[in-house]
Amino acid sequence: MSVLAIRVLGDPVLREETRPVAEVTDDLRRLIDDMFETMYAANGIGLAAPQVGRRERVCVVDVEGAVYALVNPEVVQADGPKNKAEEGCLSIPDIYGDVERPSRVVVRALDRDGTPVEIAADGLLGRCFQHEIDHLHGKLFLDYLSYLKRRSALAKWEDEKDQYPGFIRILKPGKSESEHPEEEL
Ligand code: K2U
Ligand code: ZN
Repeated sequence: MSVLAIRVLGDPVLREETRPVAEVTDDLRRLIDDMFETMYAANGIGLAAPQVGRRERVCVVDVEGAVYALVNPEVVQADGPKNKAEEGCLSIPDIYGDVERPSRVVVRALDRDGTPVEIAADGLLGRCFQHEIDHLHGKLFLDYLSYLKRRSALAKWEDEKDQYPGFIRILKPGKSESEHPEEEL
């Protein structure tokens, strides 16, 4: 398994539509395993294929031990009161914003064996499903912000993006970045 480089805002792949997976193969399972390792290395709770530069319609999630690999996921039901909560994105480091989403979703997908699954989720898991499935259609949490908040977030990103030449974020394998605090000066 490998820790892959994460693509950050500005890389066109984050704005492109993914391709439905025709067959769940060993190669796809290897990508899924690499995506889990990359997500953990980045201290994330979700990751979608475009975030590692791939166009397959697949994402992975681990929210408080609820672990899912979702192939060709779609939201088939979204209901409950809308909830607003702060979101971040591994592809837009250090930028956060409040996003309103339906509080409960039902997601239909294939699992890593190609078996159809249907999952009902609310809370952080439901939000994570929606965030990741948005990624598979080129949508980012910034798109839900008001004009002024999006403009402020993008202005902050302008100051930070030079840290990611080629729109690439390299992670240290094995441990999440939070275990590699900035070197003491
Ligand atoms: O897709 C990604 O960029 C990973 C996202 C997933 C996510 C965003 C907002 C709300 C839920 C999930 C995050 O950056 S993972 C980091 C994180 C960790 C704990 C709670 C929220 C976000
Ligand atoms: Zn994201």
